[in-house]
Amino acid sequence: SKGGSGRSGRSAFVVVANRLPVDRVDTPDGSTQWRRSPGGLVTALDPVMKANKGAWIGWAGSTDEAPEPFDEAGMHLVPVPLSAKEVEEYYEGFSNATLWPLYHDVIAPPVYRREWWEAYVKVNRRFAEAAAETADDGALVWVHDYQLQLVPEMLRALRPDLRIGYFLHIPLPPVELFARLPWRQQILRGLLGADLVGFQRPGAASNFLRLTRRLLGYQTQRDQTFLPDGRVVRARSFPISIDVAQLEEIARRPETQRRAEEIREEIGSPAKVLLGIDRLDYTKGIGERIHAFAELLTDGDVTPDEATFIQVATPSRERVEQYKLLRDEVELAVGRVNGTHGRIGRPAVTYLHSNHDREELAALYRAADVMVVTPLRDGMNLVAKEYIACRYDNTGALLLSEFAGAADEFRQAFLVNPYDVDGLKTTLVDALRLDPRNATRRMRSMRRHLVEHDVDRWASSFLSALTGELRT
Ligand code: ADQ
Repeated sequence: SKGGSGRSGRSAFVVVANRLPVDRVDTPDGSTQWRRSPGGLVTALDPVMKANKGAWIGWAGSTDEAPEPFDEAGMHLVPVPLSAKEVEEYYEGFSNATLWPLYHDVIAPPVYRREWWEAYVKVNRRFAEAAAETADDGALVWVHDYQLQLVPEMLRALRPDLRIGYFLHIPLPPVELFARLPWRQQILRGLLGADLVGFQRPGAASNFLRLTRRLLGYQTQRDQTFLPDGRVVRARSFPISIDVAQLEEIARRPETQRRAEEIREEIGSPAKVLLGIDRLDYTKGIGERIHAFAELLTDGDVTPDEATFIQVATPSRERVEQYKLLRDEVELAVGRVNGTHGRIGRPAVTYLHSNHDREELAALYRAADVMVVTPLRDGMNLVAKEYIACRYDNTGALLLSEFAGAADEFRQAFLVNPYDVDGLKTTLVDALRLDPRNATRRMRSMRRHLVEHDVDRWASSFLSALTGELRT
């Protein structure tokens, strides 16, 4: 093993991500406690964390003074401080108003500001330094996502002994779009500090290889990029997944089934329920699906007794301008449909702008006949996988955008181009009127794939591609 005690108290396995995997809970007596956040990444990495004295480096989520490193939930947690200005420039600015829209096909116009870039460099350096101080000799470090693309290179400069992996959770655009980024070479060099760069889809891995050829002039062969200093960097796809067994267990509970029935009654027992669950983000195609549903009602192709839509939207990035505009747009569209097609106590679209626990989400998935997942671009989309996990009886239909990473894996879904309104409408009707035998056939095949490809398998295949030596 590469572990050991070369640097005492240090870790053989280090995860670096924007956020720590815990949420702060302030107790009435004024003390601070930490609750493990429900995210899939923590769950997936749990075994490898425990077996290798794992550490996690990330922001604690507040601009107050950062706590000292502490141990919680079997991990060593190292909080990285961010000032209010850094949150504004590095996180809301460069990460979420420059990179996020650029990497999602410029669905919204990216904003390029030099002071945001400077903050991004400064904060990435702080994460890299924290990782360099935490990692044991020859440790394995796994860096995550678009907020930290410069960390691999910075960390390698500080600690050439480390083995470094990087995973991008969002899409990587083709050179035609990526080339607009004023700091395109710096970002690519940052990523190339890793030994292995992982993506959700094979297409993103090929975009990366092409980018290193076109923008840096490097040679590539298959999944490898050859650097001038002799290093070889591999780029491959590792589609992320969910903890299937855990969610299915929740879905199978009698109280979940009771809650699912109650939800259907509360919205007036329509024949069919359509469901959307998303972070309120302009990449998710929420407006597109509501418009398509509204047109079906207007045309009379679907009646309000036949089908009701439930749209749950999680509040997200509420201080970023585009997200404020989107919220207004979606809420206007919902108001319009309900004004026209709703009746007293019986909206056509039930819209919630709130967070819900796993149990409530599972009940919603159980209550839905048609799951509507229509992102204009999405790295993977875990909601599609969560729906499939909850349909243990092989019922229900999944309508899925071809622009979500999940579309590579689920060819048995009703695949749609969310920009095509007529196509979206026809497919919604097909999914609503799907006969049960056909539904079973499709769902069974999607479930078979999902059960074999859960989040454990994702983490272990990335880590074993990075090194065969790590204990998992
Ligand atoms: P996201 O863009 O956040 O993730 P997604 O993969 O769908 O998108 O994950 C959303 C998660 O939030 C799901 O687990 C879902 O259950 C949960 N959620 C949604 N609405 C909720 C609500 N109202 N209350 C509580 N929970 C809610 C990014 C990328 C994706 C990629 C993931 C993982 O954009 O493409 O799949 O990372 O890599």
